[in-house]
Amino acid sequence: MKSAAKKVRSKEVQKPIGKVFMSGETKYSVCTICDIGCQLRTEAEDGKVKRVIAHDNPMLANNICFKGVAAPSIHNHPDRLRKPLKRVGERGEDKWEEISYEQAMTEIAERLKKVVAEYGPESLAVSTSGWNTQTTHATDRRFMNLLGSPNWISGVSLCAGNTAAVNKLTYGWFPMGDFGNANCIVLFGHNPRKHSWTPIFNQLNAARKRGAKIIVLDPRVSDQAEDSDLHLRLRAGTDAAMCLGWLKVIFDEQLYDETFVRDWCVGFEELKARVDEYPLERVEEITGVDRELIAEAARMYASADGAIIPWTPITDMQISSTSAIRLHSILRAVTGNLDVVGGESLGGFNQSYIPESEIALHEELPMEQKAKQLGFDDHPAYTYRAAEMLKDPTEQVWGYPYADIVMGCHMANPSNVFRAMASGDPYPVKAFFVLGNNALMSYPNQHQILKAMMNQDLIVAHEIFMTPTAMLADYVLPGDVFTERNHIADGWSWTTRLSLSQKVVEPPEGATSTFQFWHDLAHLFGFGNRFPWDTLEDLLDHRLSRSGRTFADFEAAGFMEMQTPEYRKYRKKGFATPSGKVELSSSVLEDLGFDPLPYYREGPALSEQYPYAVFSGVREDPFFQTGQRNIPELRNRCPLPSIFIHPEDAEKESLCEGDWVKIQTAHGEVTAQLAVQASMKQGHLRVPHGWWYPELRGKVELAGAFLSSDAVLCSDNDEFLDHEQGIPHFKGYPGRIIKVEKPAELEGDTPAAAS
Ligand SMILES: Nc1nc2c(c(=O)[nH]1)N[C@H]1C(S)=C(S)[C@@H](COP(=O)(O)OP(=O)(O)OC[C@H]3O[C@@H](n4cnc5c(=O)[nH]c(N)nc54)[C@H](O)[C@@H]3O)O[C@H]1N2
Ligand SMILES: Nc1nc2c(c(=O)[nH]1)N[C@H]1C(S)=C(S)[C@@H](COP(=O)(O)OP(=O)(O)OC[C@H]3O[C@@H](n4cnc5c(=O)[nH]c(N)nc54)[C@H](O)[C@@H]3O)O[C@H]1N2
Ligand code: SF4
Ligand SMILES: [Mo]
Repeated sequence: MKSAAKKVRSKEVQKPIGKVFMSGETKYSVCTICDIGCQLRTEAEDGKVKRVIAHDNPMLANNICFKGVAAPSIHNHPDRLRKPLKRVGERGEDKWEEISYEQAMTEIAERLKKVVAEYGPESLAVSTSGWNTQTTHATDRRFMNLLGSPNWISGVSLCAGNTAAVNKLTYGWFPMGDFGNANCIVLFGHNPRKHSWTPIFNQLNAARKRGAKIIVLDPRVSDQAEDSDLHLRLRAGTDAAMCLGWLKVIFDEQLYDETFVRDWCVGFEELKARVDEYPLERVEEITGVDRELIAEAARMYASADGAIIPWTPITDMQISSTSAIRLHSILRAVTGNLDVVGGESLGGFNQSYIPESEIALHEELPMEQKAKQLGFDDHPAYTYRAAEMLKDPTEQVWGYPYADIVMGCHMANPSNVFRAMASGDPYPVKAFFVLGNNALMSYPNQHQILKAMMNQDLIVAHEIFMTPTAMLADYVLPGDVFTERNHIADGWSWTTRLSLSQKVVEPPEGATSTFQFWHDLAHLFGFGNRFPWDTLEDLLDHRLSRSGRTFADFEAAGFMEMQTPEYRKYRKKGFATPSGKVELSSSVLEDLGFDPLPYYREGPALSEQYPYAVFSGVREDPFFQTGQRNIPELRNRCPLPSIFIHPEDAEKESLCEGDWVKIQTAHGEVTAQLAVQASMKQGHLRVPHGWWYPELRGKVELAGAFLSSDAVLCSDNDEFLDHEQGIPHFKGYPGRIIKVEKPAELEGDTPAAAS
């Protein structure tokens, strides 16, 4: 039976049927299990999602991984939350009573009003990621802006969000690489695979096939490195120094685009003087990469006819994050790769779809409240403070003053928020709403986050499963999932692509969308007139209104649309920066009191006690971040977490493959099984992200959220934070490794074994 079903599936995948909708209950949906958002086909039977299969358009047919295929198992899972829950035990005790949605909303509104009356609107903080709930980002910010709270944070603060914010400092938008035409692609750590960011993996493979050169910078021999033209095995956390080395070669050998630099950049001479401080001998010493190889890579990149440095999550989690991201921007600009075919295009907002930025109503939050945003004073580059400085040029060039790209710009600093929640410094934050985000484990310093959550008057979680974060809530509201709601995905305002996502089944009776949650709360707060849309479809109609269409029109017309790219748009209106030019030396950073030029800053030093550079954030193929450990067919592929080490280091520590080990830092410790891999770089340890154990619910506190989570290891003290944005250093912090017994808690069956 099984293999027959498999055959049918692969046949359908390979047979394109054009852009016609299939009959019956097959629809197009945008998968939100991970943040890349593949458009897939979903089929339902008897009111349940039955299958999720690849797209029928040949261009998109391979964009599916085994997490997407597992969507029916996730969406129909017996443990899915189906009724609103109210805490009855102590906070975190995981004891609940089922209540009606109406009761939950009435009580939440009453309790939030009390908190706001006592501590002010800024005492509400919200944490979300947005892509899985699809609607939360715009609507939660709208509610908060109307209420008066600037304290919104998100998991994208450790991902593309902070990269977007920094890109704007240099040229006013966050560009997207033209994979289809680039002749050289540079991957700073980024390692897409068949089951990790599948569409990007497919685009990389297509580029390779065309003969594009691939340069990989990674301490490990990653999948992408194995197949690369050049592999630079730099020491973790030294990306900024590497980029300064590349610029040294590019400037010394005049490999830059002199005309573009002359006409469209400011600060070249100052930058050149800074770059001269990084001769290749110094860069070799910092990065551990041979200077000849550094020079060869720089030449290959700069002399390619169309080259891209796609966004990478590696430089958005380092102590030199702002500089490293700025350096990527600068490399793109000086080599003439900005807004050209085969380079990096500055898309702007989709003109026919009202962007989330506008729905959010940032202009309605008074400056006085914006200035209270946590992080505004000490790590301002990511906050409203920098956004206000870019407001006028952004409006002039892109038509709206706040470019909230990848849901990530102008947000509070998470570490500042958790500190305020835990200690009331600089003011109390006493209500915490967390939507589609396992916040406890998704920022640095998990101990501090727990303390912060324990000190709240009100916590609301909007979730599909009972996560460790949800266990700490007062109210847990069950969420709908992507097969249960209509949506138009807008490429996070990063691209102009609009993708149809159709509802294929009804959500469980007690489940709601995050749109409904904010809509209903706004009505209970007396600003319902500012949420005039009764349904999600009404909101989508509003967002399409500029092109005179409705959601139904969009649905009838096809599955996807994109604006025709326009290149060198800056010739008309300049760049959306204060100078109107590409700011190699950043006026915003200077006005904020920081070094306007990029620099390299060394991370916390290794020592005899903590001799290894630990980098965290391994994403195992079967899971997205902290999710899916309860899905047998996925858990079966990776039953337990692993810590990775080089064979010589393992030998030095007298450790063997499969040993149980602890990694300890000055800040905490985690346990996992050892995986000895020759692909690892010596002197480094690699720890996974996101492990908790759903099967331990009711047996171990918070279902083992402190056993193996990388967030326990990484500090958010100032010496671990990037100056400008307050980004934690997840790439190369000091740690040691010791052998331990297998934790007794983990002796039982995993969901996979039990199924
Ligand atoms: N299956 C699956 N796929 C996913 C996800 C998932 O959870 N599961 N998550 C998605 C998300 S949100 C993201 S952000 C991406 C992340 O995915 P990737 O971009 O692939 O990033 P990582 O897997 O974190 O690490 C990639 C590489 O960075 C290298 N590296 C570590 N430290 C450094 C450093 O300091 N400098 C450099 N240059 N390289 C370094 C590591 O050796 C590793 O090979 O994956 C996405 N895809
Ligand atoms: N310590 C540490 N923190 C990190 C990272 C790291 O490597 N280490 N990585 C960072 C990165 S790159 C990213 S992208 C972010 C990711 O951060 P997130 O995208 O927030 O991922 P998770 O924290 O796993 O939380 C997602 C939660 O949403 C729930 N969910 C899924 N679908 C729905 C839905 O439709 N509705 C609702 N209401 N809930 C839903 C899932 O059950 C899950 O608990 O985390 C960042 N944080
Ligand atoms: S890569 Fe997989 S999980 Fe991510 S959106 Fe595509 S199908 Fe879904
Ligand atoms: Mo991410």
